[in-house]
Amino acid sequence: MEIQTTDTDCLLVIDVQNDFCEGGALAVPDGDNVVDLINRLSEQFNTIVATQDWHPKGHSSFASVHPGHEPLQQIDMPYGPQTLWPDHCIQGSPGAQFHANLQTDAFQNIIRKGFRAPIDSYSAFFENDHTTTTGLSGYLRERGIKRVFCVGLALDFCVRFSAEDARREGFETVVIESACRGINIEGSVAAAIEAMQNVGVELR
Ligand code: VGL
Ligand code: ZN
Repeated sequence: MEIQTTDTDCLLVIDVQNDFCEGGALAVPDGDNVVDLINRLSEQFNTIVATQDWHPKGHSSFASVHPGHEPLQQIDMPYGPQTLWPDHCIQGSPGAQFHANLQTDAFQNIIRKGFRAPIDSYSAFFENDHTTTTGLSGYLRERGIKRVFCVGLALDFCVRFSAEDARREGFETVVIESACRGINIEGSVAAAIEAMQNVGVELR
């Protein structure tokens, strides 16, 4: 895939970690298959930032800490509804490492998110209360970035919320669909695509 890029473009590589790939704790169907394309896309960008889902043990998004609940159920948290997940991306664990074939040398910054036990963080920009910032907007603005290209896992969660927030933060935002895969819970991929388009995210 050829993409016309400039110095004000950033590639945002979202959560391409072992736990979201085949054999991982929260494997996204066909997730591994984004790696080669993302490696090729990386060569076309001067600015590349990645995110890493990075939870402490016993994180509040884990079904295992909510007796009587199962993964993929929803509960109400003080900041709103929260889907519960299997334990995944535990800080320092093999599952939290980037996929072994992902070319990470060119990453200039790695934003870790979800490290506060009481709150989850799907987006690379804001935690799930939509208020607590990761600092990414400021970083990108100070580097003169105007447009963000989102790729990675999962299309219907972390990619979706990162792309929506990128738009809200005033960046032109493109999601390269062929470099993403979704979990797809009850139509969540279709819902994500519609929601992203509604806030002006370009799907390519
Ligand atoms: C993600 C669910 C829980 C993601 C992270 O990267 O999309 N999904 N944590
Ligand atoms: Zn997570």
